[in-house]
Amino acid sequence: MKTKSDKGFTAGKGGEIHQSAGGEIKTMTTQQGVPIADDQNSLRAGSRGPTLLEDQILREKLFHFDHERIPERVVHARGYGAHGYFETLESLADVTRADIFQRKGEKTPVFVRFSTVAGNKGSADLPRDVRGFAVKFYTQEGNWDLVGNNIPVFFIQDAIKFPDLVHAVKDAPDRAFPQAQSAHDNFWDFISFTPESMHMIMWVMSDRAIPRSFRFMQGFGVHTFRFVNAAGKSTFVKFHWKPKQGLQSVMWNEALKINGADPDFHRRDLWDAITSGSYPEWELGVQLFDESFADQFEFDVLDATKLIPEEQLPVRIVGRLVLDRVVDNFFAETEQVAFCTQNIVPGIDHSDDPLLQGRSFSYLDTQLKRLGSPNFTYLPINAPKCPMHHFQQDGHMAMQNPKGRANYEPNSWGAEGGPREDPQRGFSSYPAPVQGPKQRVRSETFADHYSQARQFYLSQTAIEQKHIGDALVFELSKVEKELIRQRMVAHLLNVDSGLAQKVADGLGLEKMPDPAAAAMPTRQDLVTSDKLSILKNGPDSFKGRKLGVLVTDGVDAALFEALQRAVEAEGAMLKIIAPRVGGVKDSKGKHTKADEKVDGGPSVLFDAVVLLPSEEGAKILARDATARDFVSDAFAHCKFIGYCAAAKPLLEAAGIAGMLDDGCIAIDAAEAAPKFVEACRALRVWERETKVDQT
Ligand code: HDE
Repeated sequence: MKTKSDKGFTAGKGGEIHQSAGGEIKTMTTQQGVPIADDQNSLRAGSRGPTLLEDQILREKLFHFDHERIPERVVHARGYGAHGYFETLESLADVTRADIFQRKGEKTPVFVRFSTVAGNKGSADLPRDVRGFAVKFYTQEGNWDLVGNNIPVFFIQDAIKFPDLVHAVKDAPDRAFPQAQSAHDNFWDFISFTPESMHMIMWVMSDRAIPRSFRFMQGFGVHTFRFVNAAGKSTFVKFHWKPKQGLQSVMWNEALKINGADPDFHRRDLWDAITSGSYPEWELGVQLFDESFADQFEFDVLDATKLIPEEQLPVRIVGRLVLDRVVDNFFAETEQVAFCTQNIVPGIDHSDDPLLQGRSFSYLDTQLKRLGSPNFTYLPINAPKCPMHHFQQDGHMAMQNPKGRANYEPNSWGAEGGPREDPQRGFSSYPAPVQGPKQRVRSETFADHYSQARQFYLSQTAIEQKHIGDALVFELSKVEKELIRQRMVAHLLNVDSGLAQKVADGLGLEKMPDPAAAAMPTRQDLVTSDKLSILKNGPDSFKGRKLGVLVTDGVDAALFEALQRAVEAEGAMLKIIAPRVGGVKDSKGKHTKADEKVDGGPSVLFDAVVLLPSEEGAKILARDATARDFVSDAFAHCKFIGYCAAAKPLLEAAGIAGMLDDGCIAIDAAEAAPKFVEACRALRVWERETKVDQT
């Protein structure tokens, strides 16, 4: 047998791994700071002999690796965060003493984490799901966490139902599927027994649950909170985030394909936008109201399955949020950030919403489980950026124990005895009078489960109503037990009979069930609200959107350059897709690199597309299945399609040459490029949908 000498050789010492782009290269050390001479080989008895237990460098490295994971969040496990600032646009001193709302123009640092709810940490970005929109404000009087969603209402009215809801939507305990989606028996079984969910179900079946990106969605605090001013007066408040970029969602068939083409679609979008300087921005709005408004409002303001229409109570814009910095380290920041609804500051207080009250127990509790120590508050992402003094001490990973002799108060050690209370500045709860017998009941004022579901549905455009119906048919078609489908249609009859009929037809139900028994009849008198529609609140610009341009060798240089100029002028992004990622040579012989090879850059990843092949290139692309899909998908997803004359064979091969409509725009001269980009501001050609989808 051939053996090497005990001296052996040193593997992995190739000079190339020590080359650096510049700057001082630091010496690698152990966690104890001991310089490491060899990080490629463990310590052995002989070059082929057993590894020695003595090897503290190997043991430290493996030990740390073995403990890298922390439990993922039980819900909202998949998320993506970024830093930014909140700017106060007007002083709200008359209604709240919260420090952050006192001075117009003041900027407060924030960290925001967006998330899906049901999927695990490694799931895809675009299942049909609610999105989390959690904001940590590092104010000068402590951290305020506004832990909201992109939908203004919730599935349930009482925290005691939350574990059941989450168990039902997540994968079944025996088979561990389906994951990261609600299209299965357990979810719809639970929902069909939970009429209070019907309003939320309308939202989740709408395109709100498949947003184009985090940048194009709204956020809501959901619950009613209280503002309290310096005189101790309380005003109820609901919080709204409104994206400056406008609202936008994708289509369901598109979402299914995006999840395969780029499961990181949303996180990549946020990263790309921020790193390219296109900072996403939201306005913070508040709906303010008093007890008398609450008393005369049709529903209970403590019921998280209801919203207050903006037409009934306008949203006042009081600030703006800008995200301008990506994280340095995903784990340290996005994974370790610990949002807690209990994190409120003087001037902001809870209401008696039973969902909110349960949350405030759950969030602190869950952080202890996830982060393993009550000292998670010292992690840089969680620590306040204002002074912090208290007598809490010790515990796992204590990082900042109080100095000096006193670890209690009151004490007689004067200034050295540590911090003292401040009755004026300190947090004080709003002294809302409370009385009543202790009982396990749901208030009768929470009993109307269908009226706002109907109002939401009727407030949508025809195309949005179609999407809601289609989504219900899709989801319920994945349900195996017919009884569950029937129960759901019975609920829909209480929302809108047309919708119920459409879903029953789509499912092939043989007989229409009776309407579900309702605790209260559905109100027919609620006026529709335009603010509930996405399409009525879209953008008026193509800014921040992505145009995918399919090119080949010989691409017309003049058209290509005109298009690039037009996209830049609009503030949009242009991505080049080509048969090879190495790029193409244009008609003037200039070489341009591609961003994607055609099968890695399907049209679902773009908001609109342009086909600019040469005549020869179009013939080659016409024979390529992925290039044909690029075109036919863009058409089916109602996108604007620009094309040059040479693209005809590709349009024919994709089967759309005979169906071209106003959204298919010829770009045969440079002047046509800016006109095409202008047309793209409408984002989609919705009139096309009924032609391409006649189900
Ligand atoms: Fe959450 N929720 N939730 N939730 N939630 C969590 O906390 C919980 C609810 C929301 O990016 C958990 O840190 C209960 C409503 C967001 O880190 C957990 C109830 C709304 C996030 C928890 C609710 C939300 C969470 C899991 C019913 C919108 C992600 C990990 C009473 C207003 C925050 C964690 C992040 C996360 C409990 C209902 C939003 C277990 C018990 C309503 C955005 O504590």
